[in-house]
Parts: sequence; structure tokens; C-alpha cells
Amino acid sequence: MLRSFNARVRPFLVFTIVYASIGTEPVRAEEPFDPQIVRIRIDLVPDDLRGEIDTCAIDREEGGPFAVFYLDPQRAAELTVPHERLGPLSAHIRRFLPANTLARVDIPSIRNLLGLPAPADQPQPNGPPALTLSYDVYHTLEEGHAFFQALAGAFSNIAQVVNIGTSVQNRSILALRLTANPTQPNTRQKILFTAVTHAREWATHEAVLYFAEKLCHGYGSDPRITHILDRAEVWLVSAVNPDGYAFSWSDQRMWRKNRRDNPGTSCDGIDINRNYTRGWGGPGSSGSFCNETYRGPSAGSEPETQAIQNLLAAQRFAIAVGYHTYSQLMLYSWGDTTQVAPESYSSLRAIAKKYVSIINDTTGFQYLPGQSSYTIYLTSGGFDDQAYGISGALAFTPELRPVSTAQGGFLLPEDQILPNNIENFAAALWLMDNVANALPVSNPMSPTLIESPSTSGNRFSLPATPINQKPSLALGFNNAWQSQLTTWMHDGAHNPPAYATLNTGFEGCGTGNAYVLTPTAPALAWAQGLTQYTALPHVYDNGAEILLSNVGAGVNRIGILSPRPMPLAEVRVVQRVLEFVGPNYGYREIIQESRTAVEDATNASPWLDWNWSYQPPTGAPIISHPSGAGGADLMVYPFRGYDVTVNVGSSAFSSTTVPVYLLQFPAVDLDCNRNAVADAQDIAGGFSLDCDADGIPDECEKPPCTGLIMGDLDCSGTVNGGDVQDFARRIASGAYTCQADLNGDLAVDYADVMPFIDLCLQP
Ligand code: 0X9
Ligand code: ZN
Repeated sequence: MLRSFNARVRPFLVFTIVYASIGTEPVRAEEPFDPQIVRIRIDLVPDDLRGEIDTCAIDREEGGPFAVFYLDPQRAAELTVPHERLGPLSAHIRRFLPANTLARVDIPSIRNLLGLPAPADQPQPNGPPALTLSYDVYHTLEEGHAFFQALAGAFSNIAQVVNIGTSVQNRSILALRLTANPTQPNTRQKILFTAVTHAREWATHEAVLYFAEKLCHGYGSDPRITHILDRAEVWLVSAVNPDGYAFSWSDQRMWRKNRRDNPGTSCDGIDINRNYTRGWGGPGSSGSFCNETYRGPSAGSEPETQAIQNLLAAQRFAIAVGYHTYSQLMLYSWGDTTQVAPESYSSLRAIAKKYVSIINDTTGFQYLPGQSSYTIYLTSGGFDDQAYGISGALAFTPELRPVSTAQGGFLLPEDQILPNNIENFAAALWLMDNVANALPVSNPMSPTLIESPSTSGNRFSLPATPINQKPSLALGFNNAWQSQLTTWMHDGAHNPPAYATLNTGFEGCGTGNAYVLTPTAPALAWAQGLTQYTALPHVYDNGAEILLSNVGAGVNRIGILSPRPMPLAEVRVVQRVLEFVGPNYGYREIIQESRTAVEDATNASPWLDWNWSYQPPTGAPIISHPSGAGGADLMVYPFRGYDVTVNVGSSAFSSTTVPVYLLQFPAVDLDCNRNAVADAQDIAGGFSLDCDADGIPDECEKPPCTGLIMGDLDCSGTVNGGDVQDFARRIASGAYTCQADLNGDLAVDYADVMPFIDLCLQP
């Protein structure tokens, strides 16, 4: 099983060569120029030349081993390469190809090899530096850095270049820090996007440059971007691995690692994405210098890794995104274990699913969201595990276009750069919205997060994902009080392998888990002081889940993923399995069965016996499902710690047939009108109507406006004269509310007047 988790399977391509004409004059090859990939059997390459081959690609190839070369027939004629200018490997390839075929191996490093100028974006010799780039070509490291500098110069009100470290070969690692009033230290929430950890993944460079351009030019003109930069801080790192990136232009297009000169070997480089401290040295990394996933001599040994680790530690990003290519995936932790972190469902997966759905809405392209270890392969010492597990960020590794080797692999065709940028920027804006609209969440049932903190039975949970997920970080919990706080959650990556007290290594985000607080000072005083915490508001746009993670029969302590009470009937129990996707991926998750508690009450589940109860500080437990001696409660409440007892365990996908079980919650948006004020506060403060008292501002309800009385704009329960003035005001201002949208066209305007009058005239 592990073997298949390890393998990232890529499609087999027929060994195809595009034949070029022979001769000293460049001559166009014959049509059609369909195949663009040449694959060479690596076992035919002499040992001393193998170091020059992309062994990482080789590792992933099915039916390999092969090395992959990209041929661009469009450039064949203009790029005839004199043989003597090609390196030893190329000389070797020549043995397999007709003479002059090499002339058609066109990648930008060949452009560089030939001393040809880089195309486009050449600023005028003495003119001002370009403030926009053309995304039909790739940009060098220097161009990227110059672009950051130019933007910081031209948009100094929002942009600042920060040198966050120096590479092995003494190049600067630059970040562009974007926020209104950037020189002030501030308490805003922050988000990080990085690119070019792996040198050859050029499309990531373009994406981050594009983000920089869009954000700088959008501030002050685009209300959404203005709001983001007024309220949040966006950090962009265009090249985590500047040495490798420069080398991929100058020497070896398919270079991956940094440019560390490994002692005593001719194999250079360390894989920065195996060098992070958390989990360093674990599965999916290599101890061999020559391997493309060489983890380095020690955890965090590389200056490039340190630059990012230090940035993560110093800035405490709410969200951290490390872009890679390729495969069209949206990966999240854990990378180094197939154990499922319970919080992965309640936060990371929820975000990943929304990210890919936005991409799909934007361009129709499909990305697959999933836990890194089985969606791609096991890796340890990766960026996202560090950012999530150590620095409290919700962290992601999107693998950008294309989807497969056949579409170019690491060599994304230049005409794909812009659409790749556009779809990812659309999704990234949603991430930024979350950070900009981070808002306080409090318990509607109680002034403190814990209902009636008392000297017995203090249970609590956190609906919505707290920023800096560890309870200790999010809530100011003192780790010295650990023995007073327990949770029952089995996950090898979080707790000791038994139900246990939290330990110093606790990495959870808290959301979805419930805690029991031993009623002993000083932790009780801490609990009494807990009135609110900060959360990202849109995380559950597509709903979210909680893993029922106990092993064997036992109790899960969970909370509900909604800041408002909800009917238990809206909570589903789902059975998920892994399904092999192939040929470009590992596995995707699919729901095998799904049912509500209500269905379960009348027709017992064939696969899950479960019981859902809440123990109040005093009195008998309240059993929500099935109804019990303490009474049935068909509503479930936020901030409470429920005990959910199940007769099956699910902590990891151990095969494609062994499922995991989860509680699934419907979509909820804490700031549906995106005004950076929690919906609950909008309603309480009279800013928003909530005539049906469902906790959702009526302006966010969509036709058919379930629960609302159409035309009833003053929540009186009927349509009468009292509504006319409110209706007129809304028509004049266009302020949307569902019950005024009488024709259901998602706008409140003159087209609603006649239907409103009809409604008023009805007896
Ligand atoms: O192997 C990698 O580092 C990434 N793939 S790539 O083709 N860009 O090299 C995948 C990393 C997956 N691991 C984590 N996200 N932790
Ligand atoms: Zn990568």
C-alpha cells in the first residue's frame, strides 16, 4: 500500500522524436508538430551523465525510467544550435537523434546558451522601469526582483521590498510586503504566497509577479483589493530559491534544488522542500546528495529554508501558500503521514475545496484538493507542514498548471502563463478576503466562550477556525496548564497514541475538537476571561467536516462547525473512501455513503452506531442522537463540547477500501456581506435584517428566500403599509435584501415595484 502512496504516477508517453531537416541552414520541420516531448531511456545514459538528468521526473514516471526533454517545434528554425555549444549530455542525446535534431530542443536556457536576448518587458533604455509585465513569456530572477523594486518605488504607499535572507550563493531572497501604510507595525492579519522553491517551476514565479502587479494596480481602484490591503498584510516571495532559479535559466532548465555545493561529491543541491525542520528526515526525502529530494545534512540547514522559517515564525501568517508546479492540485498537511489530522477536514480541506472551486468557476480548469501524503506522495520536511504544524498558519501547496507531462510538465507553454495566473489569483483573492475580514467570534449563548465556567464539567469547543490554530496561540492558553485541559482525539500526528492530555507537541487548530477543562485555578480564571477569538469568516463556504477519529469503539469530543445553533438534521454522517485517480495523481477522496441523524433514527445505519450527547455543567446529559434518558435535543449549539461515541474508528486511510467517517456540516459564512463585521453583530446592531432569525442576514439569503415573508421588510410578519417606506428606500439605494427581491433576479430595483404593489393589494 505504501508503495502506491509513494508513487506519483504520470502518463506514459510514447518515445517520440520530432525530426528536423538536416543541414547548416535552419529549415522548418515538417507538419504536424504534435509531439513535443522526447523521452530518453535513462538506463541507456552512461553513469557519469546521469547527474544531469531530472531524476525527480524519472522517479515519477510509470514504465520508466525516462528523462524528459521538451521540444518546441515553433522555434526550431531560429534556434539551430551549434553542436559544440551543447553540454556533454546533449552530446550524448545526439547519439539517439538524427543530426541537428538538437537544434529543436528549445527551452529558454537554450536562448540563454546562445546569448539571445530575453524577449519582452524590456524597459526603455533610460526610461522608467516597467510596472506591468507581459505574461506571455517567463521572467528571469533579475526581472522579477527589478519588478518588485519598481512596484515598491511606484506604489510606495502600499508596497515595500523586504530582504528576508541570502541564498547559498549570496543572492537576495526578496519579499514584497503589501499593505496600506506599510511602514507602520500593525496588528493586521497576514497572508504569505511564495514561489520558486523548486527552480524549474517557472510558472510559480509568474503567478506571484502577477499577484504583485494586480494588487498594486488594484489598490485605490478595485474596491475588493483596496479593502484587502487596507485591512490585511500580503507577503509575496517571488523566488525562495534564487540560485536554483538563475541556474535553471543559465545552465540546466530542469534544475530543482538549491545550489549548495555538497561536500565530497559532484552532485550539488539540497531540496528546500525536504529541508524544513518539522518532520525533517522522515519518509519521502532522501539522504543521498545526488537525489532530487536530498533533504540536506540537518533540519533547516539551508539559508533559503531558514529565510522562510524565520519569516513564518516572525509574521505568524494566518494563511501561508507555497506555489509549486505541476499537476493541478491543492495540497494540505500532512505531507509526512497518511494519518488524517482531524482539523484538516474542519479547516484545511474546507479551504482547499473552495480554492479549487473558484479556479473551476474562473476558467473551468480542474484542480484536485487533497491531503498531500496520498494526493501526491509522502514527503517530509515540507513547507506546509512547517507553516501549519509549527507556525500556526493554515498552509497549502498548490501545484499549478499543467495537469500532466503531456501538457508540458514543468515546461508550461508560455500561452498558459496568463490563464494560470488568472485562475489562481481569483482563488487567492478569496484567501485574502478571509484574512482581511478576520473577525471576532463570540458565544451567542453565553458571555464567555465556555458556558458558565464552573468548578465542574467545563466543556468547550471552537466553531470556525481560530487564527493561529493552536488553542494556546489563539486563546492565550498557557502550556503550563496542559494537565488541566484534555481532549479525546486520536491522531498519531497530534497526540500520544492514546486518548491523552494535550502535550507541548500539540499541533491542532482546535476547530472541531472539544476540550474539557479541569476546574482548577488558574486555568478556570483563563476560561472565565475567554469571551472571543479571531476567526477567518469564509472558511466554510462549501461546508466542512470533522473526522470521527477514535480508534475502535470510543468517544470523540467534538464541537459543531457553525457559530450559530443548527438543527442536528443538517449534520450528516459520511463515509469517505480513497479512489485511485491516475494517471497524474495519487488518490482522491469520495463520499461513499452519507446520511443524516434523522434518517439514522428511523433506519439504523448499517455502518455506524453513534450517539451524540452534551453534558451541561450541572444536570443530566442531553442526548441529541438517539434521544436518551436526559431528553432529546434536535438542535446542536456552538461552543459546546459534545461527546460523539462511535463504534468504528477512522484515523487514516489505510487502503482504498477502508473508509474514514466524518460529520459533515452545511456551508456557513460568518461575514456573508463581506463588510468585515460578523453577521451576528450586523444583526444585533440593526445593520442587517434577520426576519427569520436564522442568524443569516436577509441580504445574504438567496431566492426563494426560504423562511422569509416576501415583501415583509420590517419583520412584522405581514406585508402592510409599514413596509412601503422601507421598500422605497431599498429601491432608491439598491440595498439588497431577499424579501424585497420579488422577481428573484438577485437585484432590488424597479422591476420589483409592480410585484410589490400586487403583494400589498392582496387581501
Ligand atoms: O515534491 C514536492 O516537493 C512537491 N511536488 S513538486 O513536483 N513541485 O516537486 C510536492 C510536495 C508535497 N508535500 C507537501 N505538500 N508537504
Ligand atoms: Zn515543486
